[in-house]
Amino acid sequence: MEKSFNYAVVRRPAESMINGITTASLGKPDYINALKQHDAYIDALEKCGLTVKVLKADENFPDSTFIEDAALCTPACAVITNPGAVTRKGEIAGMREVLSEFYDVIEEIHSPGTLEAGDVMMAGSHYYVGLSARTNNEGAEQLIAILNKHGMTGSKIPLNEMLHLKTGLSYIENNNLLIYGEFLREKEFDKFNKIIIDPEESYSANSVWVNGKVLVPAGFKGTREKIKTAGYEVIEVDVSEFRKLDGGLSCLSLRF
Ligand code: CIR
Repeated sequence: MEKSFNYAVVRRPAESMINGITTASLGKPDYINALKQHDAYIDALEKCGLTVKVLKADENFPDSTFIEDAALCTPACAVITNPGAVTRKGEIAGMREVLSEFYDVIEEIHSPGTLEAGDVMMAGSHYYVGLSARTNNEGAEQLIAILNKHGMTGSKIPLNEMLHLKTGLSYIENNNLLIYGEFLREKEFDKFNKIIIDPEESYSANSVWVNGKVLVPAGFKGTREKIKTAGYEVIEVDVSEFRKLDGGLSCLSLRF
């Protein structure tokens, strides 16, 4: 059964984003253009029927616009994470207050566990948790215990090449999974209808299902057509300034 989302939370990009963590060699982001792209991203979420709460930029944290990493929002509870990147740890301050507007139950990941929710992919009531340079085994175990407590399940997926689990995977409901690279070798995903993303379009493996529509980064025609062929309405969103910081579409919002 298709889930539906009602809300999104986003955080405006900070001017300090030019100092964000990156492995890409695409140059520094243009802040003014990033703000315009962020406006259009919010519009796209609204077109999918979401009410969007927009948090103020936080100049102390260059990567804080990638709010997805700071919390996991499930139907039963929200979970405040403990980011593995040292410069991102403080991004969780204030998240409890923000999420308590929407949730009665708010859990937390504690040190020595680390977890960034870009490493967490929801497929129904099961959550895949990537073990990455940012999410360690202890963090993943804590999350799975929290999920179990609230009637959900989780399993761990080791990552060797990608930043986050959802860098190369997106579940777009109806058993359809966008998949790329190292994850093609992972047996756990054989049960899905795999929509394989071409290597030259790998960035678009991070696309986002929202209420029957799929947000896809602009400029990836092959992926766009594959998702349309699978029966979805596609909304293209230009996030090129965020790509310069290794950020994808999903990283820019919490959706629940
Ligand atoms: C970082 O390296 O942490 C940021 N520059 C990008 C985070 C992207 N987040 C995500 O994939 N969930």
